[in-house]
Amino acid sequence: MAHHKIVFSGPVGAGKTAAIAAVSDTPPISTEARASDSIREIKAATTVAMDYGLLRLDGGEQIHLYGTPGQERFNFMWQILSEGALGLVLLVANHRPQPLADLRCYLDAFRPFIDQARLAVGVTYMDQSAEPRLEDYHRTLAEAGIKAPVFEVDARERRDVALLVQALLLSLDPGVGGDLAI
Ligand SMILES: Nc1nc2c(ncn2[C@@H]2O[C@H](COP(=O)(O)OP(=O)(O)O)[C@@H](O)[C@H]2O)c(=O)[nH]1
Ligand SMILES: [Mg+2]
Repeated sequence: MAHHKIVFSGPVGAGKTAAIAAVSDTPPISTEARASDSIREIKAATTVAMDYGLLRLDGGEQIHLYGTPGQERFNFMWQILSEGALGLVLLVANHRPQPLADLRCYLDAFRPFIDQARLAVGVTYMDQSAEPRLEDYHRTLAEAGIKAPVFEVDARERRDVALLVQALLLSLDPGVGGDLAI
């Protein structure tokens, strides 16, 4: 049976832990710890090592989902987690002060990986902030010379996250990506 891996990344609070929990077919594993320093203003607990979930496709394939910690000081985990992954889901929270700068920062950080894998961008918190718009994200990607699908997602909604994962899988080799139960 084929096993594949997708990495979720993005700033603290963008919805990585929620997205993996929403879409996982097994109880998600999360390594939350009491937030330190500036993060506490955003939320009380934050992911320190990784999130993990498992998605089963109709064809029997299994997609392992790994979420990175958002804090910069855990950057070393990003490379470890993306080793051998099919692609990257970047989540960006639209209600943050500079969401397009957040996107650019993560595109830079993951650039070597993005150049040899696939990318899908999920914009969360559009319920709280309508700006910037999806076309602004498309423009930011185009300026970086990257082609990737961009979706509005609520990370708490299985359907939204499943569509994003599906978009990533569909841009992959046709051998992968049996239907997802959305
Ligand atoms: N209003 C709103 N809340 C969201 C959305 N996506 C995620 N959340 C919430 O945002 C909070 C932070 O999400 P979390 O998954 O912990 O972020 P992480 O730091 O990226 O792992 C959680 O309470 C989520 O339920 C969204 O699109 N809109
Ligand atoms: Mg988290």
